[in-house]
Amino acid sequence: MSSVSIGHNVSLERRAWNIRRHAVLMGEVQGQGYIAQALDIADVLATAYFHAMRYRPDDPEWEGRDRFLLSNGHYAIALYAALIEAGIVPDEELESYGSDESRLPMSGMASYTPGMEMSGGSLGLGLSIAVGRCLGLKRKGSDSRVYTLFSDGELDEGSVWEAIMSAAHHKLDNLIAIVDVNKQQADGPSTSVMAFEPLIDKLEAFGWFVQRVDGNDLGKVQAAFDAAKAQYGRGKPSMIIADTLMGKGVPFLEAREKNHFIRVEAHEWQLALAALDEGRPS
Ligand SMILES: Cc1ncc(C[n+]2csc(CCOP(=O)(O)OP(=O)(O)O)c2C)c(N)n1
Ligand SMILES: [Mg+2]
Repeated sequence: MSSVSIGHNVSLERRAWNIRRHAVLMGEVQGQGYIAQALDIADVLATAYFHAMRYRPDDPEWEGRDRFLLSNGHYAIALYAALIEAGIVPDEELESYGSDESRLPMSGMASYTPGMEMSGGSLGLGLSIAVGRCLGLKRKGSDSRVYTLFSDGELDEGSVWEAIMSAAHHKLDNLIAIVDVNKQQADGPSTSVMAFEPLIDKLEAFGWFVQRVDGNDLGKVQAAFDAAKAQYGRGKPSMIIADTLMGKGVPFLEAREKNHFIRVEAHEWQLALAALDEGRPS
């Protein structure tokens, strides 16, 4: 049903494209879902899994791994697509997405899925859990890093700002957080629900190393991950603010005004796949 690229010579562009394709195929299984988010965050996930992170696909609980904590559990479809592409979840399981007994439930559950480090769903918790993981790893003398992805809607949660404060207080330079600023949330445009800008100024004032990039520009995302990793030993947590476009890669989804949870007609899945196929990198 899908194609996982085997080998080390696969470009990051192709990894991101594969992640988008796996996600659309999973969406087709259910006829609906958080597909537009998977399309917007595919470049960040490709960079995390195929450029930045240390892990062993055949041993997802390897102690020396970097951790990836998905705070926004509704983005699980995006992370499954990355885990499939990374060879941590077998390709065939894609067809079970969201069904009873599947290891790929619609919201991320740590006990169900290899490579899923936390259970999400209740928003605003991932960054706090990441702070705890970072402290624990440092105490153990581990040099593993903790990556955590959260969404711009989660900036509305007080718990996120407590974690932002405590990560800086504890000088957690093993923490790399990524916030997906896709400018939408369930209740409408993100900044009309809660005015969280200017984000760079706020986060710098809280003591973080902050970068803001076009989250759909792979070169810029890669450079941001490299600079964040280089902060290790410098005493500051890193935040990558990724400005993304919901539905990226599928023009009729990019053009939709409301993309939080989409239902797509049966024939439209084929249109979405055809649109992706047109932009297929080598
Ligand atoms: C604590 C909490 N409050 C509310 C919700 C309901 N909820 C699910 S997704 C969502 C939108 C969150 O914003 P964001 O992730 O930016 O939306 P997206 O970009 O995916 O459209 C909300 C409010 C929840 N899951 N948890
Ligand atoms: Mg959002």
